[in-house]
Amino acid sequence: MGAPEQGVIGASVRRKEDYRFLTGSGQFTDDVNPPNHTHAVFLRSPHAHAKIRKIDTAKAKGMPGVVGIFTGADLEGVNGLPCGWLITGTDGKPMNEPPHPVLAQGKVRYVGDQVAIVIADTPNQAKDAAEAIEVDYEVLPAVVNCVDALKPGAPQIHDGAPGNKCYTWALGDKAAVDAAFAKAAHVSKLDIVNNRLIPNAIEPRAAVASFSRSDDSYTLYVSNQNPHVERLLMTAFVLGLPEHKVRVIAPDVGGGFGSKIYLYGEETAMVWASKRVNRPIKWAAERSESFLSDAHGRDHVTHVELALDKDAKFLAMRVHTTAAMGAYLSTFASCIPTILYATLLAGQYTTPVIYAEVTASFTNTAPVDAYRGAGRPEATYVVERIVHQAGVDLGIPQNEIRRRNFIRTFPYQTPVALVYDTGDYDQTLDEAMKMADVKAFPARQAEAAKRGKLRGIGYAAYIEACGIAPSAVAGALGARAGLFEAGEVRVHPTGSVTVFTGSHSHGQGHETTFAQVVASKLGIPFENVDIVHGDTGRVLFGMGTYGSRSLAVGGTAIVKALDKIIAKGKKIAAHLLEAAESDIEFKDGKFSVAGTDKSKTFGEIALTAYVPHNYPHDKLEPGLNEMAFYDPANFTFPAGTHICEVEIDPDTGVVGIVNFSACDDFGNIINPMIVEGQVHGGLTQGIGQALLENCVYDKDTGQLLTGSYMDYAMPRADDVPSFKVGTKVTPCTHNPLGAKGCGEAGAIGAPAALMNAVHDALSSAGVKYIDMPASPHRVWSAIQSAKRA
Ligand code: MCN
Repeated sequence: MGAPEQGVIGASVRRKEDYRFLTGSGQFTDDVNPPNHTHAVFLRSPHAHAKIRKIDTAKAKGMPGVVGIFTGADLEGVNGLPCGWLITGTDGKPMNEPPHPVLAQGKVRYVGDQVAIVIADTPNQAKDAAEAIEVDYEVLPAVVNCVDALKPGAPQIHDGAPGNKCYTWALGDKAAVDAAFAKAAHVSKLDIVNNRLIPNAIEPRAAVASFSRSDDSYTLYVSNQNPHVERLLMTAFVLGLPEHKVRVIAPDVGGGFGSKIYLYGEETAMVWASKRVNRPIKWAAERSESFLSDAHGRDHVTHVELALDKDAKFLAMRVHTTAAMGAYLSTFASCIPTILYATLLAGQYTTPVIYAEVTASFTNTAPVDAYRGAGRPEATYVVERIVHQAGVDLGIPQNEIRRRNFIRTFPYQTPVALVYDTGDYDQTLDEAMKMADVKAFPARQAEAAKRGKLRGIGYAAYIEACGIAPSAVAGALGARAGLFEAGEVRVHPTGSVTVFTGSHSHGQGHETTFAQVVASKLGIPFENVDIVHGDTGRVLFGMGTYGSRSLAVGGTAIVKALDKIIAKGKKIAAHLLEAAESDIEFKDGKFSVAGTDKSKTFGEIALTAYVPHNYPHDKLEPGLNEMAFYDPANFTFPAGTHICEVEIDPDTGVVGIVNFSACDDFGNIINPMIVEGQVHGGLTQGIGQALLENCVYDKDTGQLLTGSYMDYAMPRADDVPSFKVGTKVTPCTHNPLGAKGCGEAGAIGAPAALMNAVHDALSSAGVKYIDMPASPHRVWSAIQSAKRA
């Protein structure tokens, strides 16, 4: 089979959107400049935990250019920000959901908490005025570690969350797990920390809010991944505004990685204030502000135990995790360490029983929520680190211990709620091993040893659940919103097409891949299809982009709308071709009468649809515009094996990645080039977590110590190798595209593969355990302590 034709499914079409990005003509939120707009600056708390005794804004209000200053007291009566997922604890009670005020009320709970919004003619005037606000704080003791926060005597952060506990939640059959452990031939154990990360999208959060007196409406431009959800939460739950009076536009967005899913206080305060000052308000976070106030990711402390029989078959797994929620419950915070984590603990394995218990605690830190992978990197890290450890404990090769336990029959019901529809874990493992040239590893290791270097190889056979949905399952698990997607296909009279999708592209290339889907299905040129997204004023509805759901859920909604277009086209064609509707076939852009050479092109049918007197319009509405909502039957389950090879210099502790091979199964692929780019990006983020990135708060003062790029190390090009990536395909069984998600896989597999490689390399130096990130200092210190021991 030759390469697919340009513009259709399977072709590596260059991204449509890149022309505007490469030529600087993208329209990001900060490029929006309504006439007469003002600038907002947020006064933020310098303390991790303090009572606000008094705020004096009098002097600041008199400063040059100041248009308005508002504090939590002005927003009295406005609701707090909602949490979108209700977790019910093991005690049968709903999680503790203390108020999350738009601007601090009575207390501040982390360094960076918003205390006031200052609006002025220029950003510098707003900054000067913010500095002139006098806040009288009574500083309180703070707690920043999620385990410490639960200890007796820890500072109490919210009245509504005794002992700082949000919930203790469990999944699985505890008694069956205990019984399986009792008869195990071997038990492997690990204590694991999953380090806190700061997202760092290239474009910081930004918003422009305006109010229009003429029709009592608001427009909000915001750097966001799901504008309809943003609008719904802001209007219905917080500000009490009629939804149809608020238009939310998320224009070009320079990356989100999860951090722009949420409804934040900043843009909510701006929409509220835009009516009070009756001028548009603009805010763009500075980088240091983003470090403090964007929702962070991960931050788990876990104890895991794996029970095995004498043949190294997994009998049971027991997991206890403490997860940080930060100072307030962010939009989806509660479901990340539960629904998106514990349900993935079966991994690719037949472990018959699993019990996971998760306690979520409040801390005096920025809120924690979904960050690329969200729960699934944490689960993969737990599973793949303990499997690695079991292989080491029992002296079984890493590929072998995995193979002995792979799931091979599908659909497969795991003991932690999910039903995997399809997969072939042997083939991704085989291929990854070939790509990594595992056979020759011992020779490479021996050669490195001659040079005084420690070489190691590590595996991660990950699985993830993405395409987040279906609504019924999510609803039963506590979701307070549906997880479907909407798509609308507008066929213009000339046969060109505009598609309106509820998904939001902020780097993933939907304008290209979705156009490929439409062009393929309708048999029309790729250039004739435009994709519109990110505007509640143009797109009917949408749940947005996260959880690698856009192709599987958003793409399928478009396919469903296309099916309706084709069905209507057949009716029109039947009339024009004087044939029965059931005899009309649609293929390669043509409607034809089966078994004849009579046909009409897609363009002819489109034009006819808009000239109703040419067909029996008493039976058919004019026009060719269809929409569909699609609620999938299941998650999709991308899976694969990542193999990492490292070389460590024991004198400096520097870990170098000499080889990284990833073989993934994303089902059918629309655009291989875009998918490869997604994998590269994800792997780099996963490697960032494992080697470099670490968010650290001072444990006494709660100050963010890693508040800039001087202290928070992002991965750079020379930190990552030239990746070897490959794919194998088992099509998803329940969406018409047969596609699974690919946007997070790299970040899910990479940390475990890399850290397993680091542990393999360090084993010869006597090091048993090291946490992420495997920084030179940590690695060197671990080698020194092992020497001393
Ligand atoms: N695709 C494909 N074939 C497949 C699967 C996907 O061609 N079998 C294509 C899709 O059509 C889409 C892209 O690959 O163009 C990613 O698709 P998908 O896996 O559906 O993921 P989403 O589009 O829903 O993107 C979300 C995902 C997540 S959850 C995070 S976090 C993330 C990521 O995407 N954030 C990103 N990738 C990112 N990339 C950039 N540049 N910036 C971010 O913020």
